[in-house]
Amino acid sequence: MKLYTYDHCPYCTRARMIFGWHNIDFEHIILLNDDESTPVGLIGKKMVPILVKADGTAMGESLDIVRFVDNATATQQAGSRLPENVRPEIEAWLAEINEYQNRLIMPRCVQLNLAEFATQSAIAYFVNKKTAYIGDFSENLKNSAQYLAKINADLIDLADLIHSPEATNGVFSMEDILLFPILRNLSMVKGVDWQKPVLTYLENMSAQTKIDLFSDRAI
Ligand SMILES: N[C@@H](CCC(=O)N[C@@H](CS)C(=O)NCC(=O)O)C(=O)O
Repeated sequence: MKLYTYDHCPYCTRARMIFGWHNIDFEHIILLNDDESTPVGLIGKKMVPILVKADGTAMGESLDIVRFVDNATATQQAGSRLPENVRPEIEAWLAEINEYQNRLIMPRCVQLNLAEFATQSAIAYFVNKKTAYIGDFSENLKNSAQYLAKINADLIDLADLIHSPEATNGVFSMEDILLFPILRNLSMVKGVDWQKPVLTYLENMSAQTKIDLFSDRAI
């Protein structure tokens, strides 16, 4: 199977997690951010992640991909199906973070030499498109302290919701699929005050799903 992604895309990280968790080999293709024709040709719109299955058919939508790959594996390994339950507290935490996290992430991800930003035109495409969404990138970078204060306070709340370093609610589940990609992206940000339980969880989940963090390149 082939998975088309951008490295910074949290929805793509969801899809990568299920492959890594189940130890399934896949061909990982990171598209340039301004490549419109490949995704449009596969699923009719410019969006990733995209899974191209063994039969050659293409599928979009991260959670559909997660469930498809999980089910394909679960038929071979009884009882391995991903629990779907997500605590309302986790949903509420993610909704809160969603209000501002892109203001920290978007202006940084273009500076990390990620494969989707390997050309100037790919960077320009992203900056142009996302400036319409979060406002001026350098203005957001200048205001980092304000968003860092928010994330640092929110991480204190999250620490109480992490029940195990192995998985937020003790068993690998949809909660991890939703939470880890957001925390992974926050590892791009210098000055995050990671609470111990959150950091241990983040590093553990990175190892379990075989997805690297950005901590060594944080800005
Ligand atoms: N509902 C979709 C959302 C995927 C999504 O928003 N992907 C973004 C990247 S993070 C995308 O491809 N956006 C098009 C663009 O940025 O041009 C899913 O869960 O897969």
